[in-house]
Amino acid sequence: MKITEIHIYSHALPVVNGPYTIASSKVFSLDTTLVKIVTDNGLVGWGETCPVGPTYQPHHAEGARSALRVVAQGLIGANPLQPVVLRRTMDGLLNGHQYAKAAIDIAAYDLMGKHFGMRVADLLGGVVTERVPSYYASGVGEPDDIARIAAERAAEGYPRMQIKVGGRPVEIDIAVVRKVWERVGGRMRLAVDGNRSLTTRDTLRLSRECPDIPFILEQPCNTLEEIKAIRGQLHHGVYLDENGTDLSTVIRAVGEGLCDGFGMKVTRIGGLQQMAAFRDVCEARSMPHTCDDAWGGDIIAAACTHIGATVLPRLNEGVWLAQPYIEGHYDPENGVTIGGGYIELPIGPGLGVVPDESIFGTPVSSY
Ligand code: 0XW
Ligand code: MG
Repeated sequence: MKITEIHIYSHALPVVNGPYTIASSKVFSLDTTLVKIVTDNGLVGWGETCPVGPTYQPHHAEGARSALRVVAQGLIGANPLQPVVLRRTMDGLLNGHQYAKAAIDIAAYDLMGKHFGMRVADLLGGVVTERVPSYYASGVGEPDDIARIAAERAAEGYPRMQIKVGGRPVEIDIAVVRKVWERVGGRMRLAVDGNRSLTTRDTLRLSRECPDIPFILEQPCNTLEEIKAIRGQLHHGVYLDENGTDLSTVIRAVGEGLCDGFGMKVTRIGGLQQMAAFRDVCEARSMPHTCDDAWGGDIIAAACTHIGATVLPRLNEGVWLAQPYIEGHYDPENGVTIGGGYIELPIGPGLGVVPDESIFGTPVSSY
């Protein structure tokens, strides 16, 4: 099987009841990039990558499309059934930019599934659960508002919630965490995500003033070095998110005992093939982790859910989807949704999502 065409699309995803606020930014609408790969036997595969604005990670929408333009021509004639070879081919054409190359990798897995009549989750090792746990991420907000949202999500059945903090006096963040705990107690597992914004001083204070509340601290500080400096003084486990830039850094973090788990993004690590390797490294060291992405519609939601369905339950911290913040679906029949805090694994073949491509308009580039 050979790749004969690659089309790149840009599509706007306005934030429902926006903005979505994280420590570094407020986002009102996200610019997602879709990739369609066509093969010589007429199959079509879809991939997607959608940074949550230009400051969350060193990724941005135009950067994704530029990087895809650099590699696309060189992939015409390549075999999409060989994801490792495909990754090496892309690395031979462009250094880095894993978040862009991930869209090609996801489309290749979609094609592979369609070719073999299999679900992507089965290609990635096998389905552990058809009902994949999700978690809800609040924006940065006031104590009463976030506690009310937490109570609503607990009542819906969410097994976990991520409370966003940072970008303001830490006293408010501490009040938010305490209010959420008062309202939901042990009904949901809690993560407190600083998105790189807290100083080591404020991270220590947050942990020391809430020693009785069992949350994990997600990416509190900007660098691994800052986290390493305070790790031994914290009352809470630490998960890395933004600092988990690639498999090599993950291996270092696990090997040096710098964290207790990860919030991982499928596109940041380079796609589903690298995400499966990450899952296996985590399993070897009993590291819990999520399977998320920064944002995006049904294609990335399906990709995250398929890899999430293969994770051992005791290590599965859930699959976060932007779906609650997005109006409508690319695939009106098989769109990926969260119900009662869990996601039904799409049936397949491939990702199991067939977008109505008229939504995306004319491709911005075609090869
Ligand atoms: C909650 N997320 C998975 C989605 C947002 O883009 C940020 C991210 C995170 O955990 O940092
Ligand atoms: Mg995070």
